Amino acid sequence: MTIARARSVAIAALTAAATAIAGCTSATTAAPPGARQSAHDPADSDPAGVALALMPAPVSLTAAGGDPLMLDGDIRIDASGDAAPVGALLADALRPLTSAHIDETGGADADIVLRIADVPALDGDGTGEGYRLTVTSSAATIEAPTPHGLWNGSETLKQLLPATATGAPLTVPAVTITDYPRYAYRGLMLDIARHFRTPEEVMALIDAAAGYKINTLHLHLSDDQGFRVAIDGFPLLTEVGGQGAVGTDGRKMDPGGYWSRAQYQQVATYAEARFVTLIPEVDSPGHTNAIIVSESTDTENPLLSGDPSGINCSIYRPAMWDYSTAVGRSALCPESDDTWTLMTAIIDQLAADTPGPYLNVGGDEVPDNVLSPERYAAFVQRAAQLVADAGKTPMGWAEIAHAGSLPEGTVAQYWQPASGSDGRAESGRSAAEQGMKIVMSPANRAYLDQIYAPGEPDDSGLSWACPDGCDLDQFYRWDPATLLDGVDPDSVIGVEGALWAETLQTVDQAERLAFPRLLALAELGWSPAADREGSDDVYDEFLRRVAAQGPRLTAQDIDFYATPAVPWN
Ligand code: TNX
Repeated sequence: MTIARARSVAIAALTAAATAIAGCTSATTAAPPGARQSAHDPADSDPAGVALALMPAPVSLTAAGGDPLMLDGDIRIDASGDAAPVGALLADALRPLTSAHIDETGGADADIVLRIADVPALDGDGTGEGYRLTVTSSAATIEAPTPHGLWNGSETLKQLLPATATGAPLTVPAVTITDYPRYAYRGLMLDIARHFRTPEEVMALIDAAAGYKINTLHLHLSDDQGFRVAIDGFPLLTEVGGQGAVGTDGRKMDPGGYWSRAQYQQVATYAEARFVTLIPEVDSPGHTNAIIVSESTDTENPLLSGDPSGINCSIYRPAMWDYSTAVGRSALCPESDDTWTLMTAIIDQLAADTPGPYLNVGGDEVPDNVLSPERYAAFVQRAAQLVADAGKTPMGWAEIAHAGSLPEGTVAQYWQPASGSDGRAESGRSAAEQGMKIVMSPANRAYLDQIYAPGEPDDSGLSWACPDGCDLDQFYRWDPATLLDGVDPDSVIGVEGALWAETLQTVDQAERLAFPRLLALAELGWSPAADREGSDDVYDEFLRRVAAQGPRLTAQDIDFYATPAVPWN
C-alpha cells in the first residue's frame, strides 16, 4: 500500500458514513407527477439507508418510497438464456457482500431477475445499451433488449448495494430507473508501452472502469520504448522490443515485459464478457523505435528480405534505443516492403485476436523532417487499408486527417488541448469535415496522465497540457458535443480518458491519476447533456456522488487521489 493508499483508506471510512445520509440523484431525473423524487437535500435520507449516489447519473430515476428489497436467506437470481452470463457475473459480485447463499437457478419468486425484453421507454436508444431497473420490496428486475443493457443495469444495481459487507442483510431501495447512454463510445486508454502492465493489472482496471459504464479499452501496445504483445513469426519484436521502458537507459530501473498472444486473447475475452470493447493500437509510422530496433537487423528472419534496415526512417541510423520521453524521432519508412510485411503481420494478428470492430494505427506526432507530409499520408493510407482488409474499422489520432482519403468509417481521436476556433483544433475540424467520426480526448480535459495540482507531492504525472493542474472540474466542466467550433455534434461518438505512462512506474501511480477523474469522463459519456460548465449546482451534485465512490474504489483495491474538491466526509 502506498502512502496515497493509506490516506484513501482513511478517507473511505469517513465517506462510508457520509454516504449513508447523503441521498442524491441526477439533476436530469425526471419523476412522474405524484412520485417522490430524490432531492439534493442531505436531510432527505433514503428509507433504505443506502444513498442513491449513482455514477454516472441515470437518465431517469424515481424513488418509489416503498419498502426496500431485503436480500437475506437464500438470494435467488433468475437469469436464463442470453441473460445467464450477466447473472453469473452479478452473483460473483454479490458473494463478497453477504454470507447468504446465492442461488442462480432462478424460479418464479426470484429476488433478482434479469430479462431480455423490449422496453418501450428505451425505443429512442440507438445503442442497445439501455435498461430499466425496477426495485420493489419483492424483487429487483432488470429488463433490457440486449445482454449489454442487462450488464449496465447490473452495474447500477451493484451501486445501490453497500461497497463492502456490513454483516446486515443487503437492502436495495425501492426505485425505478430508466437509463441509456448519451454516447456509444466511452473509453479508457492504457499506455502499456511506456511502462509495462501485466494482464492481471489491466483486467483489474477493466473491472473498475466497467463499474462506471466505460465500455471501451484502448490499449496502446507499442511505442518508442516498448512493444508489448508477441507477434507470430517475429519473436524479436518482444524479446528485444519488450525488454525496456521509459527510463530504462541501461539502469534497468524500469523493467519492460510483454504479453504472449494467449495473454492478449485472455484479456480480450475478459473485456468482452464485461461488455468492454478492446481496441489495440499499434502506433505508426512514428512512435516505432521499439519495432525499428528489434527488426531492422533481423537479417535471419525468413519472412523479411534479408536486409530489413530499410524500415528505419528514424533520426538514429543505425537504429539505437532511446528510452527518453522525447517524441518525433522515429518512423517506419513507407517505401520498404519489410515495413509492410511487419505491419501486415501485426495488424492481421491483432485483428484476428480482437473481438471488437476497431483497430488503431496511431498516426500521431511525425515531424515533417522525419517523414514528409506525402510520405506520412502514403503510410497512413496503406496502414488504414490493411486494417480495413482485416475486417476492422481504422482508428487513429486526429493527425490522420492530414493523410487524406481513408477508408469509410475511419474514426479520429482528437487530442489537442484546444477548443472553440483555436487553430490547433484544426485536425479535429478537418477530420469531421471529411466525414470521420470523432472521439474526444482533449489533453487538458481527458489526459489522465496530467497532474491534478502543481506541487501535489504524490502527483507523478506530466503537466504539458495542464501547467496549472487539471482537477475534477477541468475534466467535468465541458461538453464533448460543443468543444470544437465547426464540428457537427453528430460527428462526435464519445469520449476517452488517455492514461499515458511515461512517468508512471507503478500501477498505483496509474490508478491514482485515473481515479476519480475517469468518473467525470464516464458521466460525460453516459449521462444526458447538462449545463456542466455553467452550473455550480450541477458540478457540486456530481462531487457529492464522487464522494460516495471512495469506499467502492477502496473495496476494489483501486488507489485514487483524494482531491480536496470532493466533500469526502
Ligand atoms: C502526447 S497526444 C502523446 C503521447 C504522450 C502524451 C503524454 C498523442 C497522440 N501523443 O505520445 O504519451 O502526449 O501526455
